[in-house]
Amino acid sequence: MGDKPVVFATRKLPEAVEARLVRDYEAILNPDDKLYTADELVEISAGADAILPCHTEKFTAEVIARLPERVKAIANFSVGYDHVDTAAAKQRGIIVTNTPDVLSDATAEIAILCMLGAARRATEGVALVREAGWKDWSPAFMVGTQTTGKRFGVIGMGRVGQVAAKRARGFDMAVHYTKRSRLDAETEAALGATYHATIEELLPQCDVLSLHCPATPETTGLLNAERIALLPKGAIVVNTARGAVIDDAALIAALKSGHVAAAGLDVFNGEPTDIHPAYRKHPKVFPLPHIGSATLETRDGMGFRALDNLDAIFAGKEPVDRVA
Ligand code: 8YV
Repeated sequence: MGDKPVVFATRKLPEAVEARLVRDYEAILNPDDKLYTADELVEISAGADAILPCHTEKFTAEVIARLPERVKAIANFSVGYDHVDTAAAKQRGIIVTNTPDVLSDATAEIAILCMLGAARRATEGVALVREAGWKDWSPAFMVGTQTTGKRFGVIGMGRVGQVAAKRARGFDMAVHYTKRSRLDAETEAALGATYHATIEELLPQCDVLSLHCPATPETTGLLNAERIALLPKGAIVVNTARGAVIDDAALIAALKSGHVAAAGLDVFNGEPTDIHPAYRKHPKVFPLPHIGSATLETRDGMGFRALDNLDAIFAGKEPVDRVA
């Protein structure tokens, strides 16, 4: 018992995940699911050999520098790891892992929900019914954008992007994409996907643009005013990746001008409390509160994957999902 490694889970995790964690490790749990401050994170980590955090905990270079020597790993309960300064972790010899694959289906579902919610004006429709503003019907009432047979553009054709593209094919959409390294011919053919070497070449082909790239210094503000101008008029923008990828002022201006017909957004700069105020009430924005991976199956899958990584680390093996 006493010689089991100590793992600090920063948030309350699914029951089955905590059961396995408690079985195999000395666990520091957070039963009240409190959002810890940086100071609290550092303080609690004093007794830990590894930390199992969510994207809600920011491991900046400063926080990492304050972690005790004892901490050997940060095994994230997330695929994205922009909340961890991986260079600082590497320098300290702290192993960092993520949880890819297990959330691709759930997140792709939300991308399709965002696409349809935006294209078919779900925000306005829900408000009309909820607020008793629905008084009449006419052929012009609530006319939106049909996505069937249109072009589905993907920036960041990784795991989630590929599943989203596959789902879009279910709507007979033609898939267009750009990616740092082109997919192999077989995968491209299976997705019926057309490759574009640059974002600038891709954008004019996107009736729907779905963002699936990670947030990095290179992708911050990637969808800016110049690039939005390259989208066809009336395009739909979908973001289930990270808010940082979008220049908010540029997207809001494009929604105002009608150049972008609507946006389905599951992630935001400044989430959860400091998102751009224009998004909150915008009739053409279909907003969701970062729930891409929020299904029972996926939450368990993420937790087990994080634990698989910790098991490997403490067995002296290379964890499958090492990112630093
Ligand atoms: C998670 C996510 O809800 O995994 C990610 O990168 O953005 C979300 O699916 C969250 O990060 C959990 O920590």
